[in-house]
Formats: sequence, C-alpha cells, structure tokens
Amino acid sequence: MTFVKYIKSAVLAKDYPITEFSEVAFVGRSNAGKSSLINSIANQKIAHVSGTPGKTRLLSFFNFNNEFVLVDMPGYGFAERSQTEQEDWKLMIESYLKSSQKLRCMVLVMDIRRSWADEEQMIKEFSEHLGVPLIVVFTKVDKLSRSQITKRLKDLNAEVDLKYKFPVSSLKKDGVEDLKKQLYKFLKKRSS
Ligand SMILES: Nc1nc2c(ncn2[C@@H]2O[C@H](COP(=O)(O)OP(=O)(O)OP(=O)(O)O)[C@@H](O)[C@H]2O)c(=O)[nH]1
Ligand SMILES: [Mg+2]
Repeated sequence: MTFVKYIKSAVLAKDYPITEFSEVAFVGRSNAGKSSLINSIANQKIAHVSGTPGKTRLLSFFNFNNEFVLVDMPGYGFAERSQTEQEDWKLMIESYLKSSQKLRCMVLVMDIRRSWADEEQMIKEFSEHLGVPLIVVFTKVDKLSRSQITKRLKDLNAEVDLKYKFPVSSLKKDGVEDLKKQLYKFLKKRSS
C-alpha cells in the first residue's frame, strides 16, 4: 500500500527538509492544477486546492512512499498579485531550483486550454540549464471533448517541442497512471 505523508512547508532554503530521496518539483501557472495533480498522484487530498488562484503560497514537501519527495510550488502569473509578490515568487522558485541537491525531475503543469507562454518557456529553459528532465502535464482535459483535446495537442506541438508530455484529468484520474510510470523512471533510483 502506497503512503504519502506531508513533511513540511518552507520558503527559505535553510528550512527545506533534508531527506535521502530524489525530489520532483511541480511548477506552473496559478490555478493550473498543480496541487490537484499531486493529490491525484497521492490518491488522497493532501495538498491544498482552491478555486481562488494563489492558494499555494509556500513550498510544500511530501514524502511519497519513502521513494521520492513531491514538492508543491506556488503558482505564477495572476493579475491580483503585486509586482513585489511576483518578484518574491520568482526568488522563492529560483532559490529552490538552484539549491536543491536532490531535484531529479520537474513537472510543468498547464491547463490544456492555454497557450505556451513566456513563463513556461522560462521554466523549460531553466530545466535545460539545470540538466533536469522536464515533464509537461496538460491538465483539465475533462473540460474538453476528445476532438478538442486532439486539436489542442496538435496546436501545442506546433508551439513547442516537448519530449515528455501527458494529457491528464486530475478530476477523473485520466492519464495519471501513465504519468506516475514516467515519474518512477526518473526518480526511483536513490539520489545519493
Ligand atoms: N475540471 C477539472 N478541474 C481541475 C483539474 N485540476 C484542477 N482543477 C481545478 O482547478 C482549480 C485550481 O486547482 P489547484 O490544484 O489548486 O491549482 P494550483 O496550480 O495548485 O494553484 P495555485 O496553488 O494557486 O498555484 C481548482 O478549482 C481545481 O478543482 C482537472 O483535472 N479537471
Ligand atoms: Mg496549489
């Protein structure tokens, strides 16, 4: 039986938990569905989800079955947040991505109905710079018909070249098992 346990939340690098496990960071626009995706991977409501963008304000760390650590990140890019807060977000994300010794995979979460934007491109480039594989998850596919999904995936393909991509519905659990298999491939090995 798989267990998932909340470890802690933190902002500053000095407060990140130190574990023996590889880490996977969930990044993406606010409201894209990062926390929901973590819950669906975990099979339990462990990360905070909200209809109000900006729900996740700290980095939250979860132990996945003593196999790896899931890191829920605050989302970027919604108008209500001040310039200072946007800057704080950037610093918080950068601080984690730069300082983590255990980061072995990044999951970029985006709503399948949105287009690839500068922020997503920045994250892709960041993963390349760090040499960490990037998995892109297109969420909320349950909001579209099958033909609309095909069309969106085709359009996104034309916008950006991505190696690992998964259309997912956290609501209906579609695509989650395939994603988990890929995560295992990147994370199962002990990181030290
Ligand atoms: N229909 C549908 N709704 C979803 C799905 N995933 C997330 N949502 C909804 O989208 C909203 C935002 O979800 P969250 O998981 O909180 O998004 P987040 O990316 O963690 O947002 P921040 O913490 O603000 O960065 C919530 O109302 C979720 O119920 C999905 O696959 N399908
Ligand atoms: Mg969240």
